[in-house]
Amino acid sequence: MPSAIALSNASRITRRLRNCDACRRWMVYRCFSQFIGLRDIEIDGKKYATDEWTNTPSSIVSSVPRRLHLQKDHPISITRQLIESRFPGYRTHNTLFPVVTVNQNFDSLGFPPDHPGRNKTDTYYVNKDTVLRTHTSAHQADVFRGNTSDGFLISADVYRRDAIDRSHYPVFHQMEGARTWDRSIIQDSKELVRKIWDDVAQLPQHELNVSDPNPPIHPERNPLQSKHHMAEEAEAIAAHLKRSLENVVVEIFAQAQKAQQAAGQEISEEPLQVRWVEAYFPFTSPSWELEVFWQGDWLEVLGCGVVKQDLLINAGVPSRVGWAFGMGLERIAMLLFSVPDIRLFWSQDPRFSSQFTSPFPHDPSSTIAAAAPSSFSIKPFTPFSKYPAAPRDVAFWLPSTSSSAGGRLPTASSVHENDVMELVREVAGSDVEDVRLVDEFTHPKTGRKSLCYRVVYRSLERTLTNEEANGLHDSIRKALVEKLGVELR
Ligand code: FA5
Ligand code: MG
Repeated sequence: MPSAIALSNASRITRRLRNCDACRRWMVYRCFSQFIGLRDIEIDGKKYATDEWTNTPSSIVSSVPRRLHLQKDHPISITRQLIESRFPGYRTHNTLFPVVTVNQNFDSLGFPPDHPGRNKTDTYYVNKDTVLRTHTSAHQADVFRGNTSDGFLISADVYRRDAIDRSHYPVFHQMEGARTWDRSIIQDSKELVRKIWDDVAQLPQHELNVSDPNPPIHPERNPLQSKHHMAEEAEAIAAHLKRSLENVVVEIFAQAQKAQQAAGQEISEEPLQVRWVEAYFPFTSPSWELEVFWQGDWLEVLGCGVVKQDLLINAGVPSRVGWAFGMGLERIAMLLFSVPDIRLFWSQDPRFSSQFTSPFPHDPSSTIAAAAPSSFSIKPFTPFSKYPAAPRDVAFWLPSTSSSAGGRLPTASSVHENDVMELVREVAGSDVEDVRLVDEFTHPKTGRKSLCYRVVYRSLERTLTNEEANGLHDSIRKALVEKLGVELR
């Protein structure tokens, strides 16, 4: 029971609030917004109004202040610094805020209105017009508009509703890079092409045999922007782009091997395998992805291409032509430090964090890519004991609706896989290692669809008891029914 003193204090405070104009306006606003169900959401000290688009859960909001790419001695930060050192003289932008407009994240990059990336199932909306950036490309147009350097790098945390496995996490880090040449300085196209090839020749040479079977330009699959570029220009830009990025992979792999050797770890006999594959992005053409063979599978580490000229025109720098890339820092850090699971980067267990020391100065506010020290070494991650996995299956019927005519129509698409992923993550956090569909079945008579997911529980920090795994699984089963309307089998 509240005491009489507390009550009288409370009423004194309320009376004082009522007498202040700003407070009164604020109270009216709170009452109104609570009445119509609106609440603010606070992200790293900034408040945003919410609406029916809001789908950013608190677990995601709480990871915003972590900024692993700027944390002293964190492997994501060391990876960033090592990659930056391969781009001497490039300007760095490492403290851009993660809340951006829909315009920055999608429109400025030419995403069509019906692009699936815009869906609530894929993107964390703060409200209708505002999202947590899904990629560092959200800042491309602004940085081009700033026009402060020929080359720039943007490193940042990015957010996506995505699958759960060893190499995917809903919060991860990307580095964006871009390099442009200015036609207003070199007006003749032939001379521009010569200058770009000269710049290619200045880049470090490597010996790696990279598979690149496709021509740089393909009329259907990977078209030239013929309205804006000569084929020779796009080819020279592509060569500069590919060599720059191959050099990053070669450096990372060389450092990783040196690290493993120094630590007395077994290094794999297999040579590094890297390949270019054709890709599509709304903001580059032609476009590619670079893949590295890792732990028995091809791992995509980056996307890139020749920047769409419309983007540069809209950003007020129509005379610039060039390339851009976006790279997953976790994916590179996993190769560099032999980290087997992406969740480890979020661990606050000192057995993880105390293993790494950056050979670079701590530089969160630096704006220029620094060179690497003349000699340095990286220490690979030494796994601490792996705790046992607890797999549990959950099978359910997807909700079915009745049509107005009374017939039953299965609505298999009413539940999106990313909704299942997020629900699991909301309940079990980073105690989930993997979620995958193991069985699918459509009832021959009713047409209803049933799915079975296997959820693998495993803590990185301790052994989960059977009771704990069962408890988590029960909560997930309940939440599937309550939030997604499925029927458990
Ligand atoms: C992009 O995000 C583009 N913005 C890249 C780009 C930039 C293209 C500039 C052209 C020009 P993509 O969605 O493929 O592309 O992601 C880029 C990289 O981020 C991937 O190659 C991968 O390394 C990493 N990545 C993507 N999703 C995840 C995830 N859930 N967890 C960890 N890393 C991820
Ligand atoms: Mg991709």
